[in-house]
Amino acid sequence: PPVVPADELKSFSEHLQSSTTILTLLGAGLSASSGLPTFRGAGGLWRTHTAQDLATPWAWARDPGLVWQFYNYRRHMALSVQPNRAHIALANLTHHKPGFLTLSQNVDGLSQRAGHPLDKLKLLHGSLFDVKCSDFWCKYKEQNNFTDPIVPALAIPTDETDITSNEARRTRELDISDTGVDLPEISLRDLPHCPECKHGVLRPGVVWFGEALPADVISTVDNFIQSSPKIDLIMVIGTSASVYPAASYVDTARAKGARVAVVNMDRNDEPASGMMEGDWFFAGDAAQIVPEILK
Ligand code: BJW
Repeated sequence: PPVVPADELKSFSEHLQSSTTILTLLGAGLSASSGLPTFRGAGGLWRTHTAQDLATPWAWARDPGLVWQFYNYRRHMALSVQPNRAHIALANLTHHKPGFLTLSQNVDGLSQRAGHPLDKLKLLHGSLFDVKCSDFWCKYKEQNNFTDPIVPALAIPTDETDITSNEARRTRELDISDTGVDLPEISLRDLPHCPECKHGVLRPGVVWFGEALPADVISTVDNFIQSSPKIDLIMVIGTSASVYPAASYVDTARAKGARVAVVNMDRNDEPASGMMEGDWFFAGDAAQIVPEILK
């Protein structure tokens, strides 16, 4: 059954119909019902580490093997799940609304796999499937590297179980996010190395805390905003809107006249500027609500 109250659905749909310039800010909650954990809140711990602890240049400097175990696992998980109805509804809307730009904080590749036009999808925090050389002087970067595991040493360990003597030997992947499972030791030599400079270790092409967002992405987004006389709507979907500068696009859009529509499981996760008159808060699972409101 639909979860959005009829009167709110009506007022939102009317506004969407008449909107020409629309921004969407996406976060991890969009992919939650596909089976990927979010960063903050339940499921946000990887072993004893918060994702925020591992998503830093300091963690990389201290233990690149551990950081790669985390990211190789995330790549494997992202490849093993499917885009949900919200990814698909957003991709479809983009085909109907030319003045629509999606700003995604997600690195999981699910919007791309749902058919979201790539020129309308700006990846603020990079992608799990980009890798780049960690050597400061080397500019090597590779996109859409779906090799899983990224190197043999990072293969997810399996538990080999003989089901019956007649059946083929089956292997079960161990869940290395569980502290009960031992993490294999990874030596620096076994991590992926740069094919160009030959000595740098490759790192995930994501944006860690303290790092600048990709300059080309930011300038495209800024140009889109500056060249739009007015922004009609910003949809803020499945994000705690607590990480900057991504979260600041809500205020930037408001300053250009946008009404704000939030889709979030948690009523308390309002944007920092709060809710204002004319905004919408659709509480619930993005995978259910987004297709309902974009119908
Ligand atoms: C559902 C749901 C369902 C659940 N349906 N909803 C201004 C003020 C204060 C600090 C700063 C500031 N400006 C910059 C900073 C510092 C810092 C920052 O923002 N810190 C804050 C924590 C305060 N920012 C940075 O460091 C950024 N860089 C920077 O500013 O550089 C400056 C610079 C300039 C020039 C040179 C050098 C430097 C970089 C930020 C990078 C963030 N990176 C990460 C990791 C990416 C890689 C990876 O995936 O591992 O990005 S952190 C993590 O958070 C990830 C996410 O994209 C990001 C946002 O998280 P998201 O998506 O919102 O997830 P959650 O878990 O927080 O929320 C999920 C939501 O979904 C919840 O609300 C749930 O309720 C909801 N939900 N299920 C609907 N089914």
